[in-house]
Amino acid sequence: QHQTTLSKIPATSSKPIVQHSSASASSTTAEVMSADNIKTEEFKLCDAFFKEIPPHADYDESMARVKSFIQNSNPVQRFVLVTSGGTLIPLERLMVRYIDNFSTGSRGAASTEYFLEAGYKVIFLHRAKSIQPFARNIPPPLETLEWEGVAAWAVSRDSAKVRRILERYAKHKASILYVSFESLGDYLWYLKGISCELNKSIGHRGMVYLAAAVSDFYVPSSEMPEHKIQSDTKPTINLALTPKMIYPLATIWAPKAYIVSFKLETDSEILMEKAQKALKTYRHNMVAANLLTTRKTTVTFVESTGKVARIDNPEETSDIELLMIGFLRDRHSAYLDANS
Ligand code: PAZ
Repeated sequence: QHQTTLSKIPATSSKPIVQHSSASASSTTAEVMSADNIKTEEFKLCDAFFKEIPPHADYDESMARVKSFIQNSNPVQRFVLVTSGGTLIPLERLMVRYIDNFSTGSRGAASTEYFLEAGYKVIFLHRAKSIQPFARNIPPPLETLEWEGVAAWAVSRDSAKVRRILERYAKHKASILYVSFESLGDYLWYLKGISCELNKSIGHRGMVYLAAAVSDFYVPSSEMPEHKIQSDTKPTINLALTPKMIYPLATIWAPKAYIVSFKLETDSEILMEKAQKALKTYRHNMVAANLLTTRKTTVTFVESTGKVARIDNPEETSDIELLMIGFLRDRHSAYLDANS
């Protein structure tokens, strides 16, 4: 076993503890063949999904913003697409009800800040109204003063902290582009469109960081009622499996980009096996494995090379994303060196 452990250590030291180990990520021929059959099937399912579910009405306008954000950059600038928050599943076409998931967007918002600090430009593809970079650390107002019925200003608990956050935001705001989604369909359309654009204009300097919690199931168009489901009969909801998009992402949409997916489980017994299986099946660069209950204190990175790096931040004195993004920046540098 060859494992790297990056641990947050006491404040007196500025260096994380590093140990190494490695797990086998190489595949047998049978595994590759069986994975390839799955992939051919998944391509068909992806195409069918995009034929069935149209993009959001704002798609063209958002993609025009993405193109101009990417094009006005210098030739060494790195970019990252950060996905953040959960996707919702509409149950009706004129949607009153939907299925949602737990994701708050904290991981994506915090990671965005550290990518900016590391010199990346960030496309922040986030669930509308989820946790936002910078704003996430602004304490709630102590008191809001009103003037003629209008909330005129807020008195903060810690104005020095707020000022520091606003200064950091002012420094970075030209380097971040916000694109929002709500439904699974909106999210997957943007993932495809933005990653293709990154691949075309940025090549290996692009990274895709898939922190969003994407629904594994959805209601197919053919099964979706037009109007609100009535409450006089018990509803039957038939869910279809969402096509796995990481393989098309890694092989067709953005084959040059450095692609980091996340694997979330609740059962620690299956987490590492699932992470390694994802790498073998989708052939991308890195899986960040985390458990629901410990996601803020432990994340294990599994690389396509077989290296494993565990990041521990038990004290939570700073965000675990600070260590995660430092690690990924270095792995992305090695990837750039290998592909230059
Ligand atoms: O959004 P959040 O900060 O509450 O949670 C982050 C997370 C657990 C959604 C993310 O780290 C993650 O694992 N995303 C992928 C989830 C999945 O397997 O679909």
